[in-house]
Amino acid sequence: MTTTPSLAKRLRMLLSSDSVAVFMEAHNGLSAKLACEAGFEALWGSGLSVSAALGVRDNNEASWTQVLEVLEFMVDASDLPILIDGDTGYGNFNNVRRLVRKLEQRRIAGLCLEDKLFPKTNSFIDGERQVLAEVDEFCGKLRAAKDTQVDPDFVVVARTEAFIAGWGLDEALLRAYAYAEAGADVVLVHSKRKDSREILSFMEQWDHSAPIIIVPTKYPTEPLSRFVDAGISNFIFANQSLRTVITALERNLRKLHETRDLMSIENEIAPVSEIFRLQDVQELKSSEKRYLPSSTQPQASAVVLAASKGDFGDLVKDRPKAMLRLRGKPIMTWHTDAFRHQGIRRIAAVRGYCKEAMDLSDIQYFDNDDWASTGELASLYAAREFLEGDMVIAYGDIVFDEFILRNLLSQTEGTGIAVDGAWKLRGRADAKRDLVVTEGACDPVGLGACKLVEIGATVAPDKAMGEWIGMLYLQAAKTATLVELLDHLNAEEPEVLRTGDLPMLLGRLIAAGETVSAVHTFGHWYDLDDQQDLLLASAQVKS
Ligand code: SPV
Ligand code: MG
Repeated sequence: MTTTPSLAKRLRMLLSSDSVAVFMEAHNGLSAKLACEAGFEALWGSGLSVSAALGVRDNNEASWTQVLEVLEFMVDASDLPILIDGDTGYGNFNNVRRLVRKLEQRRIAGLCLEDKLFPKTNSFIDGERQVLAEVDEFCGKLRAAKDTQVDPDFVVVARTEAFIAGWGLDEALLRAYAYAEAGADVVLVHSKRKDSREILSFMEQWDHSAPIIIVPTKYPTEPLSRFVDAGISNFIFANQSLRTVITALERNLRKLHETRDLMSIENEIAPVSEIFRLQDVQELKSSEKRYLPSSTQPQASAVVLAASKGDFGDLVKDRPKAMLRLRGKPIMTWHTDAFRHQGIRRIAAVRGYCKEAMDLSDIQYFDNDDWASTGELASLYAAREFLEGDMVIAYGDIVFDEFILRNLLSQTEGTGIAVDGAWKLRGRADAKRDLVVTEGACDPVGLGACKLVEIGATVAPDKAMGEWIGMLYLQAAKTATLVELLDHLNAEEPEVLRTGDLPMLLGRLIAAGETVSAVHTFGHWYDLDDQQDLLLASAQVKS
């Protein structure tokens, strides 16, 4: 079995090989990923770029743990070895020890420490005024880092700022040798000259006791081959990603502000699909298929029967009762809100009386223009083409707590109806009600299900065990059965289809041997037959 080398091992191998290695600066997860895709084998966790991307100065204004957070995103996004610019180690040897422990825990492959004082200043700002650390004190930090690391491959780079601070070659060499002697795996020699002179003079004297790495930011015109010839194979491109972002953002933001026209940059920028690709949205999609239960993604549809006029006097002179307002919201919207909260997006309504007044968007409409002389089945049949897949069928003149719908959707029998066990406590004696007889236990908490035996006008109140609230749920196969039955009625018993109601249809299903489960509630719904019902519901319904 082959094991992939750790990030620290990959970093160590890169630094110690003779072939050219370029450490590309990154300052967040995205730039790390892009550097990886461009082909770079390792990253430089630049203090300058990370701080600038956070909107602060390169003076240890961001805390070391904040920098660490960014690096963690960079490792995860790229899976590349990262050499972190650890500045001065954020304190003395003791701070360095804790830093090394935390870096290793986060799979950061190596740490670069520079011989300046905390809080540091960027090397290119008033370099001559920068104070260097005492050699002994800095060597103590390096030894502390090496003694702390658990993974022998973790890399410690010692960076001398001797040239930056205006000292000469001798000081640079003295420090480099001392740092290598203290255990540094690699020495970084920094220069802010526009040419290669300091670095090449250093290399002439260096005994190659440790590999050298350089940062050619200030001498970009010097070809890398010049340094390779002098024995250097490791280079840090320390800030070019961030500078690219700055240039592009400055230009495009200015354009957008001037033109207020998205098209002024639209064809020059990455499409949104590229963002999704970089975020690996595809992986999440396939994992969702594997791990998410399919029941959390219901694909059910709902149809609301809302053709009738109802007994509401003047209130319905210009609108159907499903458009009457309850707490300022049309009854139909109470339905659609409840459906959408349960993930049901495909919703239809069958209109009849005052159909033009039912004009809510995002609903498909079917019309029963014979609403005055026909019944519920005729309305349902008007929506025949809509009846496919898992389906909720509801009366348009009820409002209900959403848990009733949720429980109904989670029943597994194939066909289910919501039944109110508290029916005797509700409503007035003159209300028309669809009473039911069930077999099996009725669970007043509303979670249990039992089997429907009889429903509708034939049920005597003293036999009744509950009342159907006017909501039915069918799984896809049972929707097909229902459509078959409706087609049969249409062909063989058109008068029954014209005048029949849903309880009658449910009775036919039971008679044909279908099981219909009763999912119980104990109140928590309202049947809106007249103005008094509407007032009662307004006072009690949960919004
Ligand atoms: C950085 O990238 O933060 C560096 C390199 O330390 S430099 O900015 O050249 O100091
Ligand atoms: Mg830095």
